[in-house]
Amino acid sequence: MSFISGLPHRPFSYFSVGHFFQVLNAVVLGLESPETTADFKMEDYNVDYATGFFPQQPLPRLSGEFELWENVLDDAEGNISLGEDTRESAKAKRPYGEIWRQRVRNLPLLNTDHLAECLLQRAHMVLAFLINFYVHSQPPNASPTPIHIPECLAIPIVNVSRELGIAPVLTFADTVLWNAKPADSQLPMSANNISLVHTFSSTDTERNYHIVSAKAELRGVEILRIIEDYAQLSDVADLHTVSKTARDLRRLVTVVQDLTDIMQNVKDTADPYGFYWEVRPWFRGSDCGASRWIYDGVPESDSLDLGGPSAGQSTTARQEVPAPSEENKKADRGFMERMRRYMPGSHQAYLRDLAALPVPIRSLAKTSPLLRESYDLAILALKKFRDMHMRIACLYIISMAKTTPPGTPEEGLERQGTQQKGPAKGTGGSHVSSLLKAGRDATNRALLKPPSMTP
Ligand SMILES: *[C@@H]1O[C@H](CO)[C@@H](O)[C@H](O)[C@H]1NC(C)=O
Ligand SMILES: *[C@@H]1O[C@H](CO)[C@@H](O)[C@H](O)[C@H]1NC(C)=O
Ligand SMILES: CC(=O)N[C@H]1CO[C@H](CO)[C@@H](O)[C@@H]1O
Repeated sequence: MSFISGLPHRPFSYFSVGHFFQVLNAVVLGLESPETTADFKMEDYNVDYATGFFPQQPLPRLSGEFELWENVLDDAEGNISLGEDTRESAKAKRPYGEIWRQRVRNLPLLNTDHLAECLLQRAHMVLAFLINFYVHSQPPNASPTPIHIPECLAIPIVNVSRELGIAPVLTFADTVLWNAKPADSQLPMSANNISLVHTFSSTDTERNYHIVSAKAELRGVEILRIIEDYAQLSDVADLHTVSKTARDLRRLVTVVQDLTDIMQNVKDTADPYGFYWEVRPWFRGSDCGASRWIYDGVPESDSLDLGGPSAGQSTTARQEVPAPSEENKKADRGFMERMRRYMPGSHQAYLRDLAALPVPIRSLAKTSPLLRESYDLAILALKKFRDMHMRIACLYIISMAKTTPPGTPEEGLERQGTQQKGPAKGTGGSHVSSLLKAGRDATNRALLKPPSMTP
């Protein structure tokens, strides 16, 4: 549940809300129309009973010829600076950046046709990191020109993504799910035992920020188990079943409260200022404008989803109005649906089928007084969660957009000068807040009692 990772740059890049946000929306709000589904089991969707959306085991390092990719990535970390960083310390790393990019261009084109699933995931992660290092280590151009991603990265990531059913760009899966491993490899991964394989900025801010997301994902696994139980019920309207469902909804409330706490604590370990200026720029996807990305050697390059979770987003955000309305509702739903393209195909299928479960909890709660209260408590917990999400977004993005870049006053001015050329600079914040408001309104509307009557 990467609530902030999401928060877009200009105006939206990488708004990855994490998988649980989607799950909660699908199950609690029952946003989609019901259809019949066969036996709903998470294992059929590559969702693990213990680790949820994480792979069962940390992904193994690529071997053989693919080690070339792994090695080039290892050399990037810590040695390469963000191209738009104008501090002396960053500029000192630019010459190495140039040599490194040359090395990337000279990599052989490797064929990924026979990689096993876990290696495909690892390959996606490694290639997506290489691509974003490649793009964002380049100092900004005076006049924006398309950025060419060399064939040796572009063709394999497109092929691997096709196999995995995921967009061929950096996603939440790459930065968190496929990037996590136990800190102590003798013990299983747990909330206290997580570390990351790769970061862009080598900062604690980046690391801690993703670790908070990973902790939330792990805590959320209980929700998946509750849902699975619910999906296995044969007669949801039976009295025993209804009281079990009411109890489970209260368990769900506890989990959502825990998720809210985990999220609230992110600011203790991940500094918003450092996040805004040193971490987030690395996550950006392709712009729609002149400096868009071109995947060399990929004939359909223009039709690929290269923007990252954000690309289509800016259009919706523009149509949004602050008050709850049909438009607003559609924006929220459309956003959630678009976000799914940035998930692995099996997880997209999980969410699709989950949303289509024959009896959504909401319609059941409408007709059952016993369920109604638990249902509304769940909605209120979800609303609190989203309110917190909004406050964090404000803290990490909207208020940071007004700060000056790091470095001496001269260095800061130099960076500001190049950034003003970017499209929609400074408007990202309002898009973020209107989108998040739309989400919050959706939870309010879902309440069965009007908000004034609930405690
Ligand atoms: C990258 O940096 C590490 C230390 O941060 C250093 O040990 C390593 O040799 C560097 N790699 C290259 C290729 O310069
Ligand atoms: C990419 O996929 C295409 C279509 O499946 C295949 O023909 C091609 O050999 C693959 N290329 C590489 C480098 O993996
Ligand atoms: C290195 C590290 O963080 N190890 C922790 C792994 O998780 C266990 C329990 O979950 C902790 O006791 C370890 O300290």
